[in-house]
Amino acid sequence: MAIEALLFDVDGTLSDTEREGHRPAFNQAFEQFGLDWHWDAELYGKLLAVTGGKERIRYYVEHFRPSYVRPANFDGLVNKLHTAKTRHYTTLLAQGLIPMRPGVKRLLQEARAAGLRLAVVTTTTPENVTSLLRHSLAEDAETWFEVIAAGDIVPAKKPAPDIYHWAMREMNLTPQQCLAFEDSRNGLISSLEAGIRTLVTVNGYTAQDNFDGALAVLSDLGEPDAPFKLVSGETYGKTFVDVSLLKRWCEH
Ligand code: XBP
Ligand code: MG
Repeated sequence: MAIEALLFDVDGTLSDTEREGHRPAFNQAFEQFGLDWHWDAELYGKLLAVTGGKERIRYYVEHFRPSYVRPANFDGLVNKLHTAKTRHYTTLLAQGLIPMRPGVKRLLQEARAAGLRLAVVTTTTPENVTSLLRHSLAEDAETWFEVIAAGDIVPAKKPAPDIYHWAMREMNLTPQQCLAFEDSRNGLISSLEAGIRTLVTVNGYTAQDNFDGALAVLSDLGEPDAPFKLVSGETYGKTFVDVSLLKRWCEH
């Protein structure tokens, strides 16, 4: 069946946000609350096993801070930390220093011109998405996407397929009409469980993940003057991802 909609993950897929975006924002929040917690780049790679910022903080305390004595209202503290983290992160985004990954803007513009419907499907907080789109893609980029499925809209975050199901329901689409873009194993499990064909572009934190079941695995979407590197799959002689290549993948 012909594709009608492209569903984009955000962190690691649209933009390399984790290492120099989310991570320092968490650290700033910990500092603000007088906690001696610090997530270096290596530890953060381990913490990425868990999606969702609040979930990640809880996971850290459980697995890396066994002697930490939780206050009575620990859930309240996690929520406050996360609210502060979101503020730090969106402040960072507003500086426009976190760019889109190669080929993202080009492909989105081409897809819009071709009449494909677009959506964002992510575990991150909604305001993070709108801020990233506005400051790193285009002032009106939020309007490019029919649906922004994000954060706590569904209780079970990726790798659960719930957020993809939610987005498809909102858009009245079947999985066969969609193509998803992901960068991580958790993201790929989520989209495949929802029955959606998925293209993977890797990044430093996810390059070693198992991506069995993906349409193809690439370094990035590529540009005409900066070809992607192929990790696995068939790319029919193309050196950058465009709408015709997406259609080709979906014919097979
Ligand atoms: C990536 C995530 C998120 C962010 C943190 O989501 O796992 O948890 O690291 O975001 P995706 P919040 O790849 O699905 O976009 O702190 O806002 O939860
Ligand atoms: Mg991701």
